[in-house]
Amino acid sequence: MGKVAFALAVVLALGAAGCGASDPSADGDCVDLTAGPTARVGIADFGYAPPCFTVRLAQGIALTNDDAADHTFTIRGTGVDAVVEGSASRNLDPLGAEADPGTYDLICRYHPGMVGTITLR
Ligand SMILES: [Cu+2]
Repeated sequence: MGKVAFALAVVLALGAAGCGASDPSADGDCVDLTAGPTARVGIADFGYAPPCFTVRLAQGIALTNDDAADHTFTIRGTGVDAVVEGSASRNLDPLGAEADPGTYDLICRYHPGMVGTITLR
């Protein structure tokens, strides 16, 4: 096998491995927002942006809703349930008092199809 063919084979193999990770809850597909004192999370087009992310319990969360509709930032199984009004921003205090480390469903109580995944650590 020539060098070029070998390099191509490696690229194809890596590409195939990447496509195998289709589980949206897998770490590789989630965004690490743990840097800094505040994690910034957007809401747009009836979805969380990013849809899957990790924050620290000691961080505040700055929410910005670009939709005209109201949404909630609700972490299932915890006491975290914040309404974010349409076209508005809201800052949440660090979640340490309301949740334990783990991976949770992030849902909007108003829109059943609006779901994400949040990992707290
Ligand atoms: Cu919503």
